[in-house]
Amino acid sequence: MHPKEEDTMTDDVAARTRWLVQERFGLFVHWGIYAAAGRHEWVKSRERLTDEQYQRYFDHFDPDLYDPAEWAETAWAAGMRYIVVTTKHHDGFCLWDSALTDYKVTNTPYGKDLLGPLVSAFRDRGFKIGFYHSLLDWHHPEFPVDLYHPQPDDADFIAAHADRDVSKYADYLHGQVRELLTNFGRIDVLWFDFSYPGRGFNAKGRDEWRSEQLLAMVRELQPHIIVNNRLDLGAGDLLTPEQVQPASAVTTAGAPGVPWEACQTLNGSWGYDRDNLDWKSTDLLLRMLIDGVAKGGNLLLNVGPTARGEFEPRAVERLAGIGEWLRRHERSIRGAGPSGFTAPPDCRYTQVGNRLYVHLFAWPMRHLRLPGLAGRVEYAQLLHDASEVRPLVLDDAEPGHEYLGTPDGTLTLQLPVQRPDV
Ligand code: FUL
Repeated sequence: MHPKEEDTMTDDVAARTRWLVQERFGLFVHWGIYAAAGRHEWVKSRERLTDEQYQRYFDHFDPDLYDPAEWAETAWAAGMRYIVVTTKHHDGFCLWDSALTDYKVTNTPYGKDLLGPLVSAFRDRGFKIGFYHSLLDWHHPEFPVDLYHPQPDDADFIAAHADRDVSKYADYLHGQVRELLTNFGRIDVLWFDFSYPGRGFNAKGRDEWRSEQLLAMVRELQPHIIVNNRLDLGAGDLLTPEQVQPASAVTTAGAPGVPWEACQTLNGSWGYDRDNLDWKSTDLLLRMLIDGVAKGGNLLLNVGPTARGEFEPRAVERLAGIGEWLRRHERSIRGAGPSGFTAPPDCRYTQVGNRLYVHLFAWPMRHLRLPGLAGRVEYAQLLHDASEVRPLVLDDAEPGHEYLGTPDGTLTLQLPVQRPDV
């Protein structure tokens, strides 16, 4: 992190988020009965499905191949060190045996809790544990019918539900968050999602979630926990740019210094989306990870498991590719942050102490020109095989002054003609 940025962050936020900033790379899991539809986690709202129509996914949800230890192994090998899992998404379906609702996994054909085994398996493997929890609930009888609701323009439905009392929903929300932070041991991240104009907490003074009270309860139950910014009580402990790489740390939300984490999908959808062909390449995903660290941020990369409980091969293949790259390049990511030097086009700099890592998004023709680095470098090597990268030496350079560069301050390094196969 830039020392300059750290100044604007409170000590509490810095202390709570230290491990997260160090680890840099986490797994997001979006899982629920929408996986049985296999066409995006918003399917209920997008397709205007009624509760009765959506019920078929509940009635057929039976992830018989679910093996959280295998998920943990796959994610660990990919280099991920924390997980954020959906406890409840907007459809209201709960992955744990909540005492406050019947709309939960233990009442599906599967009949067992999903969340507890996941928490144990990931914790045992060494992960920090995060819970995503939706503030929206399209199933709860007191949640207001609004623009995102599956029945936003059904006049009869709206009339029949006009007297919904959001404060009763808030009681339910608080009760469920209490369960989540009481029944599963130490939880490291709480990832709320989301408030929006007219719903939740907003500038008009409406406070439907009773957000401050909710946050106070969270802090009382798990004082060390990182809470993201989607309660709309300012930046929180963590900014969460979604499916976008910020242009710089400062552009994340006008809250310089507050840690940020870009959440990204593998294919544009968070939930399992069978027919989606819009998959990002391993190379692109790696560039997102590097780009984030170079700007001081984390990457929370999502997998949407199938309704049988597996990561599909397209996801596994990409995670394995990232892990293979990280095996050799981890030290340029883990514990790394931005550099005070400005990288040339198509490059990203990450830095740890006085080691500068130059990531090349395009392989230059033989000569890599690094403005401002003349005389600032002692030794350069390729990270993947530790072979020396020799500077281009001026004819009149004295022996031992190889890295002096040119008078305009540019250091030129001589790369292999071909990009090494990493
Ligand atoms: C959004 C949600 O609406 C998406 O479904 C997803 O959970 C994403 C991470 O946050 O706001």
